[in-house]
Amino acid sequence: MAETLFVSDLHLDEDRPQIIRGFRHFLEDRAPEAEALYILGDLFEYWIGDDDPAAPFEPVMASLRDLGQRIPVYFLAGNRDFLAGSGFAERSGCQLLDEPVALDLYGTPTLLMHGDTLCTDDRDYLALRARLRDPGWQERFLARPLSERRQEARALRAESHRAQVAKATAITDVNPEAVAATFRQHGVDRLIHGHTHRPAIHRGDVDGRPVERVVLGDWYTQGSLLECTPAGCRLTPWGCR
Ligand SMILES: [Mn+2]
Repeated sequence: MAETLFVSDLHLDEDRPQIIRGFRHFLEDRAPEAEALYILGDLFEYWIGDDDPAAPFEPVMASLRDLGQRIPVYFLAGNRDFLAGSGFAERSGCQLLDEPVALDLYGTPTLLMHGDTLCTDDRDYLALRARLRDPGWQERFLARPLSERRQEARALRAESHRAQVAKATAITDVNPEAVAATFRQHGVDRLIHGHTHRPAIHRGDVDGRPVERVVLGDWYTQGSLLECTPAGCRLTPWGCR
């Protein structure tokens, strides 16, 4: 079927087994109808390195591998799973992409991102991001025992929750200038991203050119899909029980 599916911000966590089940159901029963699936980051609540057995996710890996035998499954990292590398790719069968990804989606030039780099008003977050993406930091982090890494990831997560609550909503949303600059720089008509957990399809214009910004939803209490066909894109919930 001429349809491409997008998901992001699943934040898979063993504490939310119903979401893991719902996602597997999606991978097995819904996704094979499409011609491709893109996962736009934050598949996991946190990913501390490919050497972590991450046993609670093995069923998800198996479902991803099966799906990958039928259609291409692409993964672009988010701010929670930027350490997912070739080991993850091998285990999941996902093809890793570096953001931003430009593609022709049924005739519409489209750009894919996780979305965190569009939140340029959140200076503290961008400073943290620069620190965590530093190859030296990553090398030192990956050299530490798994238990310490897990503890650190949980501490970072707790800190991020505290910071989110304390910040004004506008600060943690995308910056309109950064969005316009992204459209200009890449010359696309559509931008698809997640990260902010504020699902919507925003239509506007950049320099008089009509553009569309699609924001994917998270999978905290239910699933969220973006279905794109030659006729356009549609956000739709996905049940998780
Ligand atoms: Mn994110």
